[in-house]
Amino acid sequence: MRLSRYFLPVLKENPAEAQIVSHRLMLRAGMIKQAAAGIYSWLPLGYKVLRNIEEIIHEEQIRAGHHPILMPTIQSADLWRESGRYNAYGEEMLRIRDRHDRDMLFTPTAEELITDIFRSHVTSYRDLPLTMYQIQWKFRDEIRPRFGVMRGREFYMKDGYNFDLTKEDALHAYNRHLVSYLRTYERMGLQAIPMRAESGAIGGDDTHEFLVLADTGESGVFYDSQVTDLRFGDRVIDYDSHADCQAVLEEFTSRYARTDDTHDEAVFHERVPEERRREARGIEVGQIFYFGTKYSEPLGATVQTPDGTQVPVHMGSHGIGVSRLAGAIIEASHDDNGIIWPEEVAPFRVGIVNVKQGDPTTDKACEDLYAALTAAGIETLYDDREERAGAKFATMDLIGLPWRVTVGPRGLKNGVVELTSRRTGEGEELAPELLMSRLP
Ligand code: P5A
Repeated sequence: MRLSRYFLPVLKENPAEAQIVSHRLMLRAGMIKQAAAGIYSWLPLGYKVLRNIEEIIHEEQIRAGHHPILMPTIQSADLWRESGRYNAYGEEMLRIRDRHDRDMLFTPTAEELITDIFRSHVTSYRDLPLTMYQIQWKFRDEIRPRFGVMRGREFYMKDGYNFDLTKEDALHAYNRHLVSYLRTYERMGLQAIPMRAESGAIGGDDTHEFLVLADTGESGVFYDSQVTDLRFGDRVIDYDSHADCQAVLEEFTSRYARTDDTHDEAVFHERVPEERRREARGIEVGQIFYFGTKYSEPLGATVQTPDGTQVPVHMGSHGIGVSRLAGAIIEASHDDNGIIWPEEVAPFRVGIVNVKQGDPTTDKACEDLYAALTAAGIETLYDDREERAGAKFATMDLIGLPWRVTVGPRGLKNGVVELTSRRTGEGEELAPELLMSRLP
C-alpha cells in the first residue's frame, strides 16, 4: 500500500477524551473513530488488525474441532422469556420493538439462540459432542462505556457453545477451550493468564477468565514470574484426549491466583516460592463457562441416551473479546512513540520510508523494494508522501509496524538500506537484495 493513497487519518495531538494509552494510540494512529458513546467505526488500519485477530481465532477454533456459524444480531425476546433471562438480564440489554409491536433485542450473548438451533435438529447422543461458535457483534448498554474499544457498548466477540451428553464430557470441552484459548493468545504475542472467576449473567459454577497483564486492567492477579517460560510453540495437542488437555492445564493453570480470593492465594503460596511471586493487574480478554443444564432444561434441549431415556444436554459457553483485544495488545505492547505490533497481528509487516521523495535514485530504489516485497507476499506500507523524513519516522513509530526499511541517497551510494526492528530499535545496514532473507 502506498501511504499517499491510503486513508490513515493520523492525529498530531493527544485526544483529550482518551484516558488510557491504547485508546489514545488507536485514535492517534487513525485506527478507529467514535460514532456514538461506546460505538466505533474501524478505519482501514484498525480494521486490518481486527481481521488479523479474528483470523487467528478462527484457525485455533477450527484446529480444536469447533464449527464456525453466524447467527443474527437481532433476536426475538420470546426465547429469552423461555429461559427466564429476559427480565433478569437488566439494563444492559438493548430492547427494541419492531413495527408489529414485537419485542426484539440486540444480542448481548447467544446461549438461548444456539440452544434453539440445537433443540430443533439434534435428538440423539450420537450427534454429541458438538461445539459451534461465531464471531459477531454484540451490544451491551454499559452504564459507563470507556477506554475506547476496551469497554464499548457495541463490541466484536467470538462466542462458542458446547453440547455434551454428560457433565464429564462437558468438563472436557471446558478444558479443551482453556488450552485452545491459551494457544490463541500466545499466537497474538500475548501472555494470557487463566484465572478462576465469577460467572455473572451467564451462570454456572465453573468459569475462568483470561487476563493480559497491563496496569490499566480491572482484575488483580498473583502470578509466578516463570510463567513467561511456558510456551506452546509448535507443540501439537490432541484436543480429543482428556489426558493431553489435562496435562497442559496442570502446567499452565497452577501458577496464578486472584488477589481477592484467600483460598487461591494460599494454594499459590504453597506452589510458588516467594522470590518468584508477582502481583499485577490484568485486562479480561476472554472467559469460559460450564453451566450444565441451565439453558437446556428450560428450553427442552434433550437427547436420547444409549439406554433410551431423554436427558437435557450439558452445556458451556466461551467468549473472546475480539475488538477489546486490539486495545489490550496495545496496552501490553507500546512505548512512548507508539504501538509495537506483534508480527501476527500487525496491519503491515514492513514499512518503507523514503527519506528523499523526488530524488530519482531513491524513488527508484523504493519502488523496486516495494515491488519485490509485495511480490513475495509481504504486506508493505510504502511512505511515498512529500514529507520530512522526521515526520515519516514518527508516523511509522506511531503505527508500530514490526520492520522499517529506510531508504536514502547516502546509504544507496554505499549500496545499502537500513532495516530497523520496531521492538528493539536495532538497525542493520544491508544490500536491498538481502532484505527478504533477513526478515524473520
Ligand atoms: C461466553 C460467550 C459471555 O458473554 N456468552 C457467550 C459468554 N462471556 S463474557 O465474559 O460476558 O464476554 C466475553 C468476552 O467479551 C469481552 N467483552 C467486552 N469487550 C468490549 N466491550 C465490552 N463492553 C465487553 N464486554 C465483554 C470480554 O473480553 C469478555 O471476556
